[in-house]
Amino acid sequence: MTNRDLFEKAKELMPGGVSSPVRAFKAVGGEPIIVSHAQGCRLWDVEGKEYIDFLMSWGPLILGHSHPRVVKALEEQLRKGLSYGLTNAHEITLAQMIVSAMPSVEMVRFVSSGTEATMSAIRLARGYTGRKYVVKFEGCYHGHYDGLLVSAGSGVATLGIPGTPGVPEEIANLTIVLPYNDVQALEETFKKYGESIACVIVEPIAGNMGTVLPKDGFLQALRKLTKEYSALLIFDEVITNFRVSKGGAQEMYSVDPDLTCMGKVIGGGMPLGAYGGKKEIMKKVAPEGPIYQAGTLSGNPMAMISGIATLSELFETNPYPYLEQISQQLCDGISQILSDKGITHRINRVGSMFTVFFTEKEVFDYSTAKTSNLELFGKFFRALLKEGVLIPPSQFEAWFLSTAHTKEDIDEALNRIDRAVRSI
Ligand code: KE4
Repeated sequence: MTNRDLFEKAKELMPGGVSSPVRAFKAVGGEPIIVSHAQGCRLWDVEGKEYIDFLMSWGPLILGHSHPRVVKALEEQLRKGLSYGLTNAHEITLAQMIVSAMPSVEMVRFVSSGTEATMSAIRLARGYTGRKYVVKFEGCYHGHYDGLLVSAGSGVATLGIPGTPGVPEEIANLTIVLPYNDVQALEETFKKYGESIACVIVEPIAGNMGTVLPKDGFLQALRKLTKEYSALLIFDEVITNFRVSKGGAQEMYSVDPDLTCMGKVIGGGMPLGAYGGKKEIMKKVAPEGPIYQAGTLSGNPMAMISGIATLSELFETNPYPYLEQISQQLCDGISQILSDKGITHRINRVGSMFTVFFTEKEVFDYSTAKTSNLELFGKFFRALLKEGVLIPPSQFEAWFLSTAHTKEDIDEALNRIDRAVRSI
């Protein structure tokens, strides 16, 4: 069976032939690949073609595919039960590990996806403050919760409009969408709506418009204004938790949010999300408090044990200096290859997450990210895929490295990228 045959079959059974839209390669063109298996930093499609993987399942696999320690932990748990629907000791262990790594997180609730984490954190913020407005930033993605699938209204500090059919405008109107890194817009919004703002939710290092870093003072301004108006600050660290450092972006920038949303790395590849924060706020969550949230598979032992094995490996080996090294090696190599061909580009990177933009502009928000030459990105993506290098099938995503990528893998990837760029 070829990729194409299987994809045709998939399209008969699942919308767009995928379980998540970006996997259909619509943004980059060409035929999506169907994965047969993966190991370490490599992945094979059903036709037996091998790729060096820089997608890494959109971030969870900081140890690479099927790390022996994670596999062993899951194999042992398999025979003890997959799900109990009651509390198990692994939840306590993983909660303790998360709390020990992120001082602003004193208590945590497990869910099964990043979307559930952000959706629940926003409900908690609204219930805790008794307020209704949510502030988010253009280009940030926090999952497919109605209240967050909202586009910027006309002009700054105006109420949002539905970002997709199916979201009523009454719901979209409860969200205000601002330009990322724009402190002035933030101040204007708080002046206008301050007393009715329940929370501000932000990717402290953005990954969903491509990698975009907070400008000096942006996160600090968020913290100051939310405190001033008694709104909650929610850091969506679904990508950055345990990715950019052990303590996440909040450790890197020394800004303590009121609530943190987590996912991806904490599950090590198993479905897992979490939200957490100060005890005084988290104690409002049912059944201790009145704000309801629940989940059949929340805290299931398989996801817990995968997260425990992953975080244990990270805590014991502290791979961040190594990840910094190989990410620098890869980005320097890519930049050299593109410059040698006279291709204008920008690379934004924090640790082992980065994005190659095809623009000469500094990329510091969604509007500057959109100056990237999307047609060239599509050609770049398809040429890399052909040479056996898999990167995210969208300009507005982050590439990810893992401890499974050796320096030799990076050199091999650069050879393939060089051949690919020559062919464009
Ligand atoms: P999930 O519901 O997809 O587990 O998490 C939603 C989410 C929340 N917050 C951030 C910062 C995220 O990046 C995500 C999900 N990320 C996307 C791509 N970056 C997942 C890929 C997809 O949607 O298929």
